[in-house]
Amino acid sequence: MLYPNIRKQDPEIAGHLDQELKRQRDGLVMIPSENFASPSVLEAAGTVLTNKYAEGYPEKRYYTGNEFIDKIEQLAIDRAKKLFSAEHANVQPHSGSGANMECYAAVLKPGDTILGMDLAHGGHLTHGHPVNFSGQTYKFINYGVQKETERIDMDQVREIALKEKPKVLLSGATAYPRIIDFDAFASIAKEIGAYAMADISHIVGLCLSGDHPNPVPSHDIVMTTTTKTLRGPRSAIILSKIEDRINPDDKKNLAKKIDSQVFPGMQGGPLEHIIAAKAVAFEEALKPEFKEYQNQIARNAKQLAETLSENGLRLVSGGTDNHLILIDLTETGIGGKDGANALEESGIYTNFNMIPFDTRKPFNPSGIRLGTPALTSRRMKEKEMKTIGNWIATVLKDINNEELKAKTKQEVLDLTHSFPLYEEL
Ligand code: DSN
Repeated sequence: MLYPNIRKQDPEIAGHLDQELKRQRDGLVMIPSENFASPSVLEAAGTVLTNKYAEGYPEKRYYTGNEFIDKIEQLAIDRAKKLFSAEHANVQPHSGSGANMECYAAVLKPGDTILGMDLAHGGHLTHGHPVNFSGQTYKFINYGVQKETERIDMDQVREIALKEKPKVLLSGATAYPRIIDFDAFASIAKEIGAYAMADISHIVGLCLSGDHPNPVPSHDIVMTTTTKTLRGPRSAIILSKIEDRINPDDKKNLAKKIDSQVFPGMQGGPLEHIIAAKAVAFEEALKPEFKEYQNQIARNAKQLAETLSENGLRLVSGGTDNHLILIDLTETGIGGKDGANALEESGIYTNFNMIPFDTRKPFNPSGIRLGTPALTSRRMKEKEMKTIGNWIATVLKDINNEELKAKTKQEVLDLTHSFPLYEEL
């Protein structure tokens, strides 16, 4: 029986947990930043390690009793370094936003200039949006995509970089369906004497499998969440070079600067149960099956994009090179929120999203963002993507048709029964 103790002590929470598991099992999770962590990752996250304070780093703690905690955190570090062929790994960041804050603080002072991708064109809140700490602390300059191609133009990035001379050149996105030219970013950073930093939270798995270029060899700092294509717990890590290429004479090297911004700069006690879950996820990602899984994510996204296009839906940039797709609903006359809600009523989970040069507001923008990592974890392949793409297009063209949504929901349910989720729970 699942959660026997919670069930006895707190039936209200147990009931909600049961319903959430059923929701995940019975629907199609297509939010591209969501995935299903393995049962082993879930187990590690629910261990007695949650009880332990371990401020500091392995062998350099401010508390006693860290004999086993140190072994676990060191394993997480070693596995992360091996997985990414990274010189240095900090596995303590609690989240992606916090990790970005820690990276910036390691190499910038408040008011310093940083060049990153505009959220409205697919970037992230922590890449300089004015309502976020990033935009309020640093002088962010943005690049975006070209109107014609809806792709990043590296000549334009270089032009802005040469003019603004940022101290950090930041790449990475949350709603960009195309390849990011990390080598070009690294070479521009070199040219202007800036740190090259990449946020690969979305595409991390694809970078590991070779489905997307990997910035680790060419960049000073690479951060990633561990949740998304990596299929680990809700958390993040920072990978970096050891030497500080830009300020080689500083007392602290780059690795030390990052470590001291994570702790004691921004965080106190690390979440060692989550660090154990990250270690388990890294070990899973080191297996050959992980590469095949990522290859299938990319193949599934291509097939899904093709099916949506064949059904007359316009995709931002015309398709995808990675795990996600951005549908532009402008021609259908509905908003992204209206579309995403109709899909939810049909058992299909996506999120509404701004598209580049959007004329609508963020709360009901023109786009729907969807992707294939979670469905691929359920072992769905191109055949299922065709079926699902047809369902999505049909619902989006007739969002008020209650009968259609109910019928689709039943079809979704039937399909999910052939791809069981968490049978072992
Ligand atoms: N919220 C995440 C996403 O959905 O892309 C990024 O932080």
